[in-house]
Amino acid sequence: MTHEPGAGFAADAYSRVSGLGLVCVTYCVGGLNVLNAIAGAYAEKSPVVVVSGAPGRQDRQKDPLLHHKVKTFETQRRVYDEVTVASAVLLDEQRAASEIVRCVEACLRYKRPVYIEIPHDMADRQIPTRKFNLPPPERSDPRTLAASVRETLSLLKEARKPVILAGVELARYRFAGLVVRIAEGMKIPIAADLLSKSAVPEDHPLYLGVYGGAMSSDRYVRRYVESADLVLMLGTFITDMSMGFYTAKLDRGRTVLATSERLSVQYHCYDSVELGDFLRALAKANVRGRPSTHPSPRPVAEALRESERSDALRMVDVFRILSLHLDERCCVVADVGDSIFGAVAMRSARQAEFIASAYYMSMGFAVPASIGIALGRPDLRPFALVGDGAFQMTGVEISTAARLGLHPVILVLNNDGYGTMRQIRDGCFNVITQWNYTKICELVGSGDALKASTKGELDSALSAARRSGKLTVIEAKIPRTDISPQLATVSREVAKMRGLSL
Ligand SMILES: Cc1ncc(C[n+]2csc(CCOP(=O)(O)OP(=O)(O)O)c2C)c(N)n1
Ligand SMILES: [Mg+2]
Repeated sequence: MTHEPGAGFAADAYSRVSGLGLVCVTYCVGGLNVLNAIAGAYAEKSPVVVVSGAPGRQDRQKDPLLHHKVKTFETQRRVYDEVTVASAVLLDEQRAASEIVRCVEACLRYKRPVYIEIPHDMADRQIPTRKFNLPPPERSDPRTLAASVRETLSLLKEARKPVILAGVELARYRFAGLVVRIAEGMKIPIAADLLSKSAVPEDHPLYLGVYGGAMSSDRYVRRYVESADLVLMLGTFITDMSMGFYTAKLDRGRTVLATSERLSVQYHCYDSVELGDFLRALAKANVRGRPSTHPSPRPVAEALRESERSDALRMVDVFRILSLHLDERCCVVADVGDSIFGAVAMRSARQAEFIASAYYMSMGFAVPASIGIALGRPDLRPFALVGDGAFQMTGVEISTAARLGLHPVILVLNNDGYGTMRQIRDGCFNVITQWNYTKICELVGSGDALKASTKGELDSALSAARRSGKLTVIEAKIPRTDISPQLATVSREVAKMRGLSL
């Protein structure tokens, strides 16, 4: 990669699509550069192993000032302790192997990053290995599990209109299939949130759409979830973003919240119940589903009419037109800004994957993440949606895609600056330099560059990208004042929270 933040985002995305990612960096100058991406992986539960080089064991005597050292030889590891679930500095050959195993096991168990530091004079050592006794898997307390399942099933039997809110942990722990079985068995409709979008196949007949209070994909989903008499939040993170900036109306008295960290059924909290055990018990239970009241409107994107091809391109059209080009071999990756807000409403007729920094919200995620996706899942073609501001942060990683022979489609949504921030507070700090974005292909010596300022041009550019299969950068010109309906809602809510008027 061209810069460590990109390497971190790529490793995070690789881990999201394939189960485990790893990034190697140099001491401090590299390690601290990649820190923000790893903080995002921690916040959104993505298992990434960070391997950092370090000064040799011999170099540390008498505490000299060595290049890359910040304060002490321990500084970087201590900083990483805030964003990882385990860390190790491999100073001892005898223990090195067990330390590596301990860290990777924690990474897989908690689905969060870990940090392994390798002094340079350890890198080429033969280290003794033996069979390790891995800690046993966490077990549920059988009686607590039975009680929690009993209470949940009795609520399910009573419920006239239950709904499942499928959370991101279902993707991380590979429980989505189990939850779909529960939903099918009991005929319960399923909604996702922005972070978990695509965890449950979006073309499943029981799938409703993305719920997020006022930021839901459509009014129908919002009404359905908020009028449900039982909401099963399974593997769900409750965040300001996923709850539409406090506009969500979900009442704890009609909620079951089951995650890898906690289980609460209405107002009761149960300790020592593993999410997998709880879900398996629900899947086995024989609660007969009443015929679903969910008519499954499946609001897929409306086809582009010939008469509108010459219309100026607006933000809302980008998501609609892209939806028309997606299928199960695509993975959409959205950066922060209107790329992510507008994507809430995206729904393709065929199941496509979706990935975004939808809770931590770090700009610069999408272009490097598309490289991680292409490497982790060569069967998927990444379609990155990235604002002009975010593109100026990490877009140069297209150079890495070119070198590795990868073929993502990068859509630069050029609205002349920090559009999202303009909604919150306008000022000179939202102005960025206008780049000639498509010239990047010439710069890196690879790929097709296209521009689109009408709906028809975007549609044709996407068709060309699909036909050629080549690395493609499409600059979508959006009027500076235009925003997606979802961003309009978010801005209104944030303004209300801050007592501002827009
Ligand atoms: C790394 C990082 N820095 C700053 C922010 C705050 N922020 C959120 S959206 C945004 C503007 C994004 O601009 P752009 O990428 O052009 O997307 P647009 O909002 O115009 O769609 C900023 C600065 C952030 N989320 N992440
Ligand atoms: Mg912008």
